[in-house]
Amino acid sequence: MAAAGFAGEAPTQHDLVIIGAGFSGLYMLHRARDLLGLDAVVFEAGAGVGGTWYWNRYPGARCDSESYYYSYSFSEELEQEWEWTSKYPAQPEILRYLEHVADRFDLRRNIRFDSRVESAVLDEDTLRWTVRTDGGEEVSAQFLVSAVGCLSAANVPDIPGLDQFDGEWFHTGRWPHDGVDFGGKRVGLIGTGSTGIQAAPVIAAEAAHLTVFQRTPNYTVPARNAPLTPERAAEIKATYPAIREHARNSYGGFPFDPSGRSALEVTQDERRATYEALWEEGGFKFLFGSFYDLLVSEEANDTAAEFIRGKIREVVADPQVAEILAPRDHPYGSKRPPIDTNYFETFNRSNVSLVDLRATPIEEITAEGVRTTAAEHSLDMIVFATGFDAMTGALLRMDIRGRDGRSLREKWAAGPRTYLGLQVAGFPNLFTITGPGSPSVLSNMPVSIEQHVEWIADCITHLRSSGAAGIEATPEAEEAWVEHVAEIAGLTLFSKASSWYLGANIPGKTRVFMPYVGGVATYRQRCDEVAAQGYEGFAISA
Ligand code: NA7
Repeated sequence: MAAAGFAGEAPTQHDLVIIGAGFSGLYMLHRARDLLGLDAVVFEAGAGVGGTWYWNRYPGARCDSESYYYSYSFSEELEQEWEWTSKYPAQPEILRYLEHVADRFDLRRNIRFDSRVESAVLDEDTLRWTVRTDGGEEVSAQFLVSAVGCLSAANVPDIPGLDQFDGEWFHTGRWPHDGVDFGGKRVGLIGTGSTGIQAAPVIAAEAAHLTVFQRTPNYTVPARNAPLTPERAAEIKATYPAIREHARNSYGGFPFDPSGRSALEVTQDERRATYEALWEEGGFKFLFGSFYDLLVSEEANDTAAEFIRGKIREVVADPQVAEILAPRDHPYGSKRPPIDTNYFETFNRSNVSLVDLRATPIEEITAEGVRTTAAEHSLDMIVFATGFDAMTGALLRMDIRGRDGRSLREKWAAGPRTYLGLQVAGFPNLFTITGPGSPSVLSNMPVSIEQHVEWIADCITHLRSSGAAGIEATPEAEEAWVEHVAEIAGLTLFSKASSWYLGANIPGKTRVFMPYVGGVATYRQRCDEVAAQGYEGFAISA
């Protein structure tokens, strides 16, 4: 690969620039370079591959999807040779897997590490993009693919006084590579989303004291992680084609079937038995495999929510603590449902305390710790498990400029607008892998990523074979898709929670429900139809 141009030099010319070397960027590179024969370059802000699994090294970090389906399906050799050790892989294991993929397919030679893309500007005459990094490199490419991930712009809340804190503080999404020693420390953990729920039990086991600062109580179901036995691993490998097919044609990208039953059509005893069995089995099946109407009927949802609250009361010894932990202000599943290992049990430890920020909000961070309206909590360390500027944050922190010099930030000021989550009108030849308006975070990500990468690769092949210079979503198709995404989201309970799906976790962010709730099977079908009809809804430039 030719060296990239630097400021003052002519930009190096490529067919394709990919931003990010996580699950999406690695596969996009492989597909574009090795199957399409394109000259592709990847810019990656980190010093290594892995994306989410490179940055999120916090204690307890683990995938909530099972290893055998949270993995690539594009290479039969890869899926046969790789050995997962447990049902839910821990972060180091997934990172090793992605490093193996990078080596196996010789991907690193096209990746520029420690290179954060700062801007991408369209040349309207040629429909090429000029991409510039923080190191001053400048390249030009016909196609630009964003593989920046949905949850990569870390959100550290703007709490007054953080700069005065005498101790150390960390965000889980930017965890130090050499780890953090909690031994003998008084640790404060802010945030009880999926991350805080994974981290709390692990930190509690190491620290002198853990104080969990909870703003919104969360529903969580046991993961029931376990080693993957050789028998189970062999069974998976023998049936991989069917497993992959099942996942691709499912609602959420998981290879299990949704229930055909309503929570309201069975007797109370049957319902309880179903929830008990799935609670014992663990994982997302509790939501997706119990009853089909948990995300559409509040009455149905209440039955699951009340079951979980009952479990919290059973597990947590102190009834007052159990009451604070019991979620009531949003339906189960309307925020991303966590799964856990001993989360509620952690509150029975003598070195763990819980602070209810709804009753006593944080006023400031002092030199000593966190001061709420009720007390000052002395701390040596603060861990922010406060999530991400989801789905749009990583895209919008780059200055992306399309037609008429208009920036994506201006275009999306009132919320993201895309056609199929793949393209944005006014930004020809820019593709967004798992962009807003696609199933993305509501699905098993590798399934959605592979579908997008393959669709984009096919589209580029089509353009090149017909000698076209570019492709662009039409404003009409974009408008219709935005409306459709909003309309079907409105049929569900997702709007009943202040979640990051809506941008509600970031002060000032416009509230728009961003992912597509129609499911991966329906979505894939739509994308395939659009391509089959000559890229309906897109304008192709000669
Ligand atoms: P989430 O799911 O966004 O959770 C963040 C947590 O931090 C959540 O409990 C928030 O409370 C809390 N939070 C955010 N800002 C504040 C402030 N200012 N004060 C107190 N508490 C705050 O992020 P995660 O990292 O857990 O998970 C992200 C995704 O990664 C996850 O869904 C998986 O897909 C993997 P809130 O609920 O907003 O009241």
